[in-house]
Amino acid sequence: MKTINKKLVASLCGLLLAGQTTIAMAAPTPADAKAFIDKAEKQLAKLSENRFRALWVRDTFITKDSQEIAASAVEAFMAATVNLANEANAFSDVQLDDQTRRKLNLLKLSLSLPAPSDPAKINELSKLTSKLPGMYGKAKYCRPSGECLYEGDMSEIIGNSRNADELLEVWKGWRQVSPPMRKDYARMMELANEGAREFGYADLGAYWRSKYDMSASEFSQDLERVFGQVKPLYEALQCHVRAKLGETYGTDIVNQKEAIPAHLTGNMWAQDWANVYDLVAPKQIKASYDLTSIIKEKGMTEKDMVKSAEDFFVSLGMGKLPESFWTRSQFTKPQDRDVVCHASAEDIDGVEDLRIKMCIQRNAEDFKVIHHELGHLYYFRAYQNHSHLFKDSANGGFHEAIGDAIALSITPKYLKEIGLINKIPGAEEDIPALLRMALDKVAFLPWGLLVDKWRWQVASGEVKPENYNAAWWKLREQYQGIKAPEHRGEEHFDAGAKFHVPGSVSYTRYFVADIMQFQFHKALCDIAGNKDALHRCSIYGNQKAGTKLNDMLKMGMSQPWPQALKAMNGQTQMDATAMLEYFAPLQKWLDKENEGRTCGWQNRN
Ligand code: X8Z
Ligand code: ZN
Repeated sequence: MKTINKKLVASLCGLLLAGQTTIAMAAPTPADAKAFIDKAEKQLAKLSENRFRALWVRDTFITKDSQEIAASAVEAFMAATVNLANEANAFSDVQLDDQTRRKLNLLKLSLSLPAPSDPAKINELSKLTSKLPGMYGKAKYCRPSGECLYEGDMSEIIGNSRNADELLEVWKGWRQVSPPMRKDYARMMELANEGAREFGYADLGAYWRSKYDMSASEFSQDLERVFGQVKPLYEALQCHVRAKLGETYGTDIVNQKEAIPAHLTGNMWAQDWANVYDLVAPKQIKASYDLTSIIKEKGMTEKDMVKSAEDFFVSLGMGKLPESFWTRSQFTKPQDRDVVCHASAEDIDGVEDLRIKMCIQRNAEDFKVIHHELGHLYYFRAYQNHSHLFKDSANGGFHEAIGDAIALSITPKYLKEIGLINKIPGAEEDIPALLRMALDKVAFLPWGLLVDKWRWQVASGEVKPENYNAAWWKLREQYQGIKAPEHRGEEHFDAGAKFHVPGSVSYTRYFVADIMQFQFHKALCDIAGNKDALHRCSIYGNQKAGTKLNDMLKMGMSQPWPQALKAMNGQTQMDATAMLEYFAPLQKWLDKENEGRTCGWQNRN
């Protein structure tokens, strides 16, 4: 006999019992556990669909009403998940098959923000999770001239302007979005921390790190190990870019011993530096094509860009997207209302209602983002036959890596095959192409780590609200060698000016994806019989590679992620060797360029 909570018994057995006293009754059996999880999954699938529909309306039509409706739908889903996760504790000591045990664990880990069980707090947390992204989505900055700019307009200026004063104006202007979020953000983190502790985790950070089929501390160590593999490559790139930016803007602005000022890197968050390619490119070699110009010259519309990405997946044998995708997605920014422009992919009903939400700009960057988003859609579709809790990627990084791995196959050979260029450039253009790619993928690495490092510090209490900004810039300097262009005191909340922070989207997934997409690319290229250098390989049209990929996607979250990786390439670890192989010729070139330069940076903090 075992004593269990009376409220739980009522819900397990469908009986109506009042009160909270404990009674004695028979211990639950494995069959009870299966019945419980089956019922829970059905309930959550329904609530999840409601939530996704409400969030879709909020994101594509931000009003007070849509925010409130979304908050209610999130609240219902959160409340049910928290209750079910607590009820699942009744099966802690029951001998269960692996799949049922895994589902019970995943039930607990399935929230992005775990709520405390107090209904008033669930209500408060769900309101905050709807309000903050709404504030982000609506944000605009009005210049002294009266002209008002949204995130997309400002990103264009940061990407294309070479006027340091204008860059600083816009960089600071965008960051007006976040100080009003600070108090709400602190409260949101406080509530989610309480929820994580109720679930038995040390804090929200430990909860997030526990989603990777190993302990939170093992995962932290794994991240450090992999970051150690790529650090020399990053530092070489940072050194070269700093030297070149110094030539453009002067070494007064770009001090050659310090971190690079964030507003000069061509990206609002200095998270990738592809937009300053022209400033850092080798002078001797002229690239024979530029994808942004081709998109414009060929008159490719936003939809044409999406079609082209779909064609890639179709060439792998993965089928066309459903008709409803084309009518229900948001491809461009509507002129008449506020929307969230940050790109996303949605699996509304867990079956075939697949959509993307973007404000596509006709350039090479968004061409890649479209492939990224379609990667999510093909993942959703591949695992649609699983039950609710297994309808996810092997780990968060897998979801983010698939479309990117496909986009690594957008090589000159591929562009010629689909008629976008006439001639495949010779080997002399490898370095320019690799440099362009490194400004995207290598520059991203420390940023991909530090966003969550900051949140983990906030969650553990190491960083208090009154030190948010100081801690943020300390990490940015330490990991990225990027610094604020001027002193940023605690009247600012610069972490909040990045979508995923008010949006509560964990970020380590993108670091994992940045590394693993090269593992996937290499594995698929091997299957496709590629004999070329890794950076020249395209798997376009190779159904054997497509089948292998889809077989892994089909596993969803039903197995620990090392098993999914093993199914593709026999490995069971995150590993940067493939990424280093891809960039090996560039590493050599950078080392030569950096001869005579003093690399590294002095941290001011
Ligand atoms: O947020 C995204 C995707 C949507 S899942 C566009 N990414 C991160 C970002 O924009 O910060 C992709 C790369 C990193
Ligand atoms: Zn994504």
